[in-house]
Amino acid sequence: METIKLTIDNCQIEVEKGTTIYKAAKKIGIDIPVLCYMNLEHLNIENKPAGCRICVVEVEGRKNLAPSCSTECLNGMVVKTNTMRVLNARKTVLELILSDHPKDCLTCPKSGRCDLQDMAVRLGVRQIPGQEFAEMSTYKVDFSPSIIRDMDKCIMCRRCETMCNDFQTVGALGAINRGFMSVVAPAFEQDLQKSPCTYCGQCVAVCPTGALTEVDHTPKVVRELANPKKTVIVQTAPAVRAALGEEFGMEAGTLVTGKLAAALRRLGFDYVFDTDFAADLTIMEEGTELLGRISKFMEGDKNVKLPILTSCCPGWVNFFETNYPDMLNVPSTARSPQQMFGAIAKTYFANKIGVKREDLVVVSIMPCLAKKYECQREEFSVNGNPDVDYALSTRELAHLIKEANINFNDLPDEDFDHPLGESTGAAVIFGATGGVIEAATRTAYEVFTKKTLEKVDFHQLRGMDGIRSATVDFNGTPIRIGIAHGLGNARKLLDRIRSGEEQYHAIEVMACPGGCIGGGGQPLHHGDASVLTARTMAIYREDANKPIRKSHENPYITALYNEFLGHPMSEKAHHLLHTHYFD
Ligand code: HC1
Ligand code: SF4
Repeated sequence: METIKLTIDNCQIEVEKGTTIYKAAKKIGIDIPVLCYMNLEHLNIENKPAGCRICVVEVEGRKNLAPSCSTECLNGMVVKTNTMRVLNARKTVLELILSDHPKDCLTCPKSGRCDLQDMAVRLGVRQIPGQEFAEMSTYKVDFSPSIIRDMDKCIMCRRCETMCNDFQTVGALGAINRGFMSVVAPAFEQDLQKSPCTYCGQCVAVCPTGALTEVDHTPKVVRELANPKKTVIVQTAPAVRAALGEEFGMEAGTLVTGKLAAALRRLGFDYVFDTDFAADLTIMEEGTELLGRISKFMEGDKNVKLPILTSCCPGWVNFFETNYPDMLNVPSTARSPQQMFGAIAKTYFANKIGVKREDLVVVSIMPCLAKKYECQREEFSVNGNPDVDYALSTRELAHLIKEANINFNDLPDEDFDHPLGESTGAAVIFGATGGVIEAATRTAYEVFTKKTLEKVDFHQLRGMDGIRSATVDFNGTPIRIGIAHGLGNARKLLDRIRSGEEQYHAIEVMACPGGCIGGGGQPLHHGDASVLTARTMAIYREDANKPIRKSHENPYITALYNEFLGHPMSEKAHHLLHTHYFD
């Protein structure tokens, strides 16, 4: 390894050739401010357009200041990161950025979590000279079912573009225009809804300002909770419990399942349920579908479609509908747990408590922004009444809890209500990449082999690699499983299948890094991979501590089939729990 010796702020340092000044400085504890720069090492994604110039430093012998994020260290370099010239330049750059930025910080949805606002505080900006010369951009606000684009607030950091194009390979966003009018937008400046956007929310998760934010459903939910005519029930996704605590100052990976149930009850929900119940139901349906396809395949049926692809992630569903229209009969037809929950709540449960469909409101708490779009899809409604009325993100729920004076940290641990609140360990691992297929494997193994699975932990299906594969022995029958998280990784895996290069029986895809624990609606983690790892570990901890860890052993699921659905893939189950896809 070739090394480079240089001096930064009077400290001598030796770094690997190719290291940037920014990274070298970081090694010795010098935190050069950055705005457009973003390094997601765990995803192999680095955004360094060197566009904002906030990270400039002085290099002895060079006339111009150098952007530290993209300037490589050279032997003998003498770098100063905090001279008066540097401090003044940074301030001027920021003042220029602020000069054509709206000044509605008090009411901006990003207020308090805005990198630009934080930078103004950090650099001590007290006035914005030259504003009168700046041309304020006046883009209309673009509302989609999940994401709001307020392009007057775009600072051209290009982070969203990197996530959308390089990591997700969706290509919904690109830079347009010049100077004060330059922004990132879909092709031909169309609205997001008309672009190939999947609503994964990964652009929102990295946007440093209020340019990209989620559609806020909290006011509508508050209105429903205040309506005495309505019975309002809530379901909460597996990954929420592993991250919500971060919004209340808890360490990443703190499980808050009990406090979450308690908070929802105090917010006034009439019944506090768990999406995990529906995740168990998904396994019953999807697992049966998988085994059905495998049996037909083994009998020599050439028309059977393998591998089966999981279908619970709406960003992924949107992606394959747009990009793989020739493969629409390959994914499982099982609806996502969010939608299965809604369908069962508005039929079976509404009936049980004697409430009319129109008077029952179903709210979901999701780590995901695409869930907002999913619950608005037409096929998931009956005569215009949606199965799931509103989907709040983990971040929106945290706001709601704070607004309602609930001291989250001091809440007691409470249980979910029955019957739609009981779940197994298999359901909770849906929240981490590989979890859906591991849960399916636990059930499919027992149904296929008619043997009891002694070890329910399939470590070979876990991990953070973007694409993973493993073979699980179903008592002499090898079952080949593939896993991808991140849509770019899914694309690679699917292309290999389409070309016949690789063969699998089943594949799990989740659109977001790490699966739902890294969803676009989760507390912002600023690219810190250790946060994702901690959340993942929390998910597996909850699974290990559950008394029942296989979906088909959930007694409330058994009761649902006995009382209402009949059996997995029955006509009723097909009608309520399955779907079809559109190109
Ligand atoms: Fe997910 Fe799912 S795991 S998609 O990531 O299948 O959002 O958490 O709720 O529906 O259960 C999300 C999480 C979630 C569904 C389940
Ligand atoms: Fe791209 Fe996802 Fe953002 Fe849509 S939500 S623009 S797919 S990163």
